[in-house]
Amino acid sequence: MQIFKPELFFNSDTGQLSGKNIGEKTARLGDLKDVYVDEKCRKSMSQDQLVYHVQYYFPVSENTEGGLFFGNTTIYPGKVGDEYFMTKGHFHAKGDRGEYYWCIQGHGMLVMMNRNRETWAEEMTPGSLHYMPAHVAHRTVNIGNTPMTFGACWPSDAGHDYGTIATDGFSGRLLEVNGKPQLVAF
Ligand code: M6P
Ligand code: ZN
Repeated sequence: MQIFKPELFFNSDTGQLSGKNIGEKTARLGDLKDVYVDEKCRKSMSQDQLVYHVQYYFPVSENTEGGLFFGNTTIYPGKVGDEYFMTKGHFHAKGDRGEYYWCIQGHGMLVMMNRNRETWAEEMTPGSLHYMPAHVAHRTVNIGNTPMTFGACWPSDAGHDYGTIATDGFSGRLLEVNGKPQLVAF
């Protein structure tokens, strides 16, 4: 029998992960071709502009059944035209897998869309907890003036289906209309 010291830390104020085997990925405007409705505007902006940053911990390899992945995402404040900075969004490759998000800092929206293309959104504020059922695409949006960070936990065999969103998009997008965030039908 042995007692171990933790090797993995989660900062509950900032959501940042530290320890061994933490992965990182970033999405800059240059990586987000055709994600925003105003592609011409995206192209005219600095392609180096950081839009979001993800930290993740994969204790088992991807596609392993029965494991759980853990991560955080920070979306920086900004807009492409009238559309707030947001993640690409995805269904799960194994569509019957769900996920949890929880907001750590900032002000955001979680946009969800089912297979019938019905779209809705939930406001994200520090402490808000969001369950995404199976077969529901999810995208997060920063509607505030400061970085928005949320945590995520999802099954290790869920995978990401970005193709469906790349082809069909979400049927609702969060745009600033008269100075306020609004879910606009597309
Ligand atoms: C959350 C999780 C990750 C996802 C990330 C960014 O942390 O859902 O699986 O990769 O958000 O979202 P996306 O992959 O849609 O850009
Ligand atoms: Zn997901």
